[in-house]
Amino acid sequence: MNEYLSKVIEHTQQLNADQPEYMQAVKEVLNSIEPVIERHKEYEECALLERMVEPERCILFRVPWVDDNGKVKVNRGYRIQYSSLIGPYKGGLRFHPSVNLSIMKFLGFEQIFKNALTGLPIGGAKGGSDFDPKGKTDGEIMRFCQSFMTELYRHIGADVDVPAGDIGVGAREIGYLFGQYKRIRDAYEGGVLTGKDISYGGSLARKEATGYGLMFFMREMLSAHNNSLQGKTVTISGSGNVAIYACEKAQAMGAKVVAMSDSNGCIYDENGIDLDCIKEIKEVRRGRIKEYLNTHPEAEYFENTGSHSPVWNIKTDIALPCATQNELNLESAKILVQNGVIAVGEGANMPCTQDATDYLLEHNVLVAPAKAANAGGVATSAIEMSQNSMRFYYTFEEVEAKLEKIMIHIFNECKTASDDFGHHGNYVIGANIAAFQKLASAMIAQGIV
Ligand code: NDP
Ligand code: 2IT
Repeated sequence: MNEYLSKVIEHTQQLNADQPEYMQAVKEVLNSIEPVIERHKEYEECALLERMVEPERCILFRVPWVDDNGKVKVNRGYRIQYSSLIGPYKGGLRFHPSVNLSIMKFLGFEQIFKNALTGLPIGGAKGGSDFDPKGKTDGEIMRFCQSFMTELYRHIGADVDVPAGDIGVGAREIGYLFGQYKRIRDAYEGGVLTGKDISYGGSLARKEATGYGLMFFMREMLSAHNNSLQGKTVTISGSGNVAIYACEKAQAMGAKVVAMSDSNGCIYDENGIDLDCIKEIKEVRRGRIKEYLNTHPEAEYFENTGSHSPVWNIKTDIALPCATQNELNLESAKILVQNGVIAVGEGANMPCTQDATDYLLEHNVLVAPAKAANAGGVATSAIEMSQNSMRFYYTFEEVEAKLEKIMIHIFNECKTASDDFGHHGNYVIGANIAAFQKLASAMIAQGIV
């Protein structure tokens, strides 16, 4: 391997030995950009890679709140302001008990590449808390969000850092966060958060954007290989924001979605998933996916057991991991390949382990990498920001048309980069190289900062 690259990987590993997800994300990118580094000896002189693997700022804070029984609780809050190279820090907030510095930094790192691919002026960030929203009342969620924002507000702003949702953070949480921000600032700064409800400055189609965007990318990728979604069987992990709207668009494109999951298990409905039922369970009642069987007794339920998610045991043409990182491992990849999978689309961030991705690519499975394939959410967040700046709204159709155009552009960028560097059909490498080239030239232009 290129000497400069291996030196940076080794040094970054020493510095972050306790951060496995972060190192996984860094190595995945650095290992795929070798041909670019070979062409640009000047990168080493300005320590370009060393700067790229160090976030501009990591903010860590205490979040005290009071539960419904009057008991005081304390959680940890994070905001990783990773890069402001091409725009204000931009990226979601995740509320999940697994949240830690490694996960926040990996998500922040991924976000700078993803945001660069959109072609829009947004930097990269991520934040969140180890707070577990499951089983909490609306009042508890509101008090937690208010406490979280009481610290976060001093670090964000429409031209500084613009958070949005991620796992455990949707329109309800964004509403409470926005209300508290507005109260502290005593000014209406609509563009400080995205994913807002339509009633006070949100964008139509933001809710649908990540899932729809994923399917636009899948359509482009399949079509480049003379294939399509029409008549294909699809399995989806997760049943949250990304999974639900990926399912909706996949169905609209003529595919049959037969499985979805949550952290407890997965349902299999060979007649095709009844998405209205999933929406009622997940978006309205905030229930468990198993409840699908109450109204669909013909469906089957498989509980999560070992280290491998049962949703990947189901025979499918197209698999869409839309839940969380490292949810599709080598064991899953082997079963999918054995069952004849033709494409995997990453709706979640880093859902495939490195050995799973390698195995899929070696077996000629098309892989739509997260950085590119799930960028529709943040791209539509940027469209929400521009509507807020203009004090104007686009229609649903206008936003969706812009999203579709952006996803086609992203696919073409990935394809061009993979072709240019001799990796025809490998969009994982294509996405990394296309994003890296854009970031690297902006870094050179802005000097040593
Ligand atoms: P939601 O909170 O709406 O849904 C998350 C889904 O994933 C739920 O079904 C949840 O199940 C499941 N899940 C979460 N953690 C785990 C876990 N450790 N093991 C198994 N299942 C799990 O989140 P989103 O749909 O917004 O996010 C899903 C993924 O997509 C994440 O990786 C996120 O980073 C990524 N993403 C999100 C974007 C967005 O705009 N929202 C944009 C781009 C990427 P349960 O309810 O049981 O916890
Ligand atoms: O991972 C992601 O891209 C998101 N959670 C969306 C971020 C955003 O700012 O809309």
